[in-house]
This record gives sequence, structure tokens and C-alpha cells, in this order.
Amino acid sequence: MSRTGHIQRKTKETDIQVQLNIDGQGHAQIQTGIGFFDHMLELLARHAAWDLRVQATGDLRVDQHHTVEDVGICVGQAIREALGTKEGISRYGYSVLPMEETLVTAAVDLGGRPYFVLLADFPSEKIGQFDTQLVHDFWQAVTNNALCNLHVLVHYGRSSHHIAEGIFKATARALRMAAQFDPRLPDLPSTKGVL
Ligand SMILES: [Mn+2]
Repeated sequence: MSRTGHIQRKTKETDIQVQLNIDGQGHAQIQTGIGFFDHMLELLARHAAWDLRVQATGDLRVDQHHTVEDVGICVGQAIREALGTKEGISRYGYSVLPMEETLVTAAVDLGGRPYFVLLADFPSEKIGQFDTQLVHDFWQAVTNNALCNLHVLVHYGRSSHHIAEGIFKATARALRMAAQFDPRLPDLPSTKGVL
């Protein structure tokens, strides 16, 4: 059984389609018009073992903010749709990931409430054409719409490219762990009976 989500969202600023299979094999087809962002979404799919298709056209003549944030909204909604009732999932996931000189920790709770913390200092404002501050905007939008807690700590790092890549890879692996089924706990992963 594959858990999938399919989101279409059109506003005056962006037109986005996201297709997600969280029980995939890491295949990605990504087109956002922002090269580095495509690279990050490909890494997300690969390290979360998701099959992910993102087709986005946005008002890039303004800047990259609407496109990146709205893709985050759609990816978050697709995660929530794919998780469904969440019965039998591990719910919690974490990863400590080295990326050359950079070390990142990510921790996730698919518990139904949004909360995002990112402790990261980017040495540069840009990676290629990509605004480094958009890393925060993307994951804030994902957590708000997937209804999960996400805490990401960049312990240290020199290269903004490595720091961004470490954040996406560590979060991807934490999401994969949290969404996996736990055969010993087949019910809802909560004593409250709801998530
Ligand atoms: Mn890279």
C-alpha cells in the first residue's frame, strides 16, 4: 500500500502541483524555476525515500519568496494527506547528519500540532541565486501544513551550501523515520486516542 498526496494550488502569485508518495523510492521530478531549490527538493525526496513531483510557476520577477513558501504549503498539505489516520506510524524521527564540515540535528513529531525551530547561521545571503533566508520560510510552511513539530539545529558549518543541504537531508531522514510503520505499535501512536 502506498500513502500518497496530490495537491493543486493556484493563486495570483503561484501555480503549483505536488504529487507525493511517502512509500516511494526517492524518485524526484522537480521544476520550480529556482535551480538550488530544485536541488534541495531532489535531496529531500532521495533521503526521505519519497517519490516526489513538484511543478511550480511563480512570480519570480518579484522574488523567490512566494514560490518557495507556496511550495512548502503544498508539500506540507501533501504530507498530511499521505499520512491519513497515522495509525501504526512511529510518529517521532530524528537524524544527526554530517555534511563535510557541517553537522546538523533534526527532530520531528508527526503529532498533529505545528511548531518549528531552526537554529542556523548562514555565512552568506545567497547560494547561487537562492536567498538563504528562504530555508526557514520553506520549512515553516511545511510544518504549518503538515501539522508537525520540527526542530533543526545546525551545530556548526562554514559553507552555506553545505548548511542548507545538511538541513534538508537531516530533516528528510527524520521524516522518513517518523512516517515509518512500527509493527509493535499498530494503533495510533498516542495515549490520547487522537492525533
Ligand atoms: Mn549540493
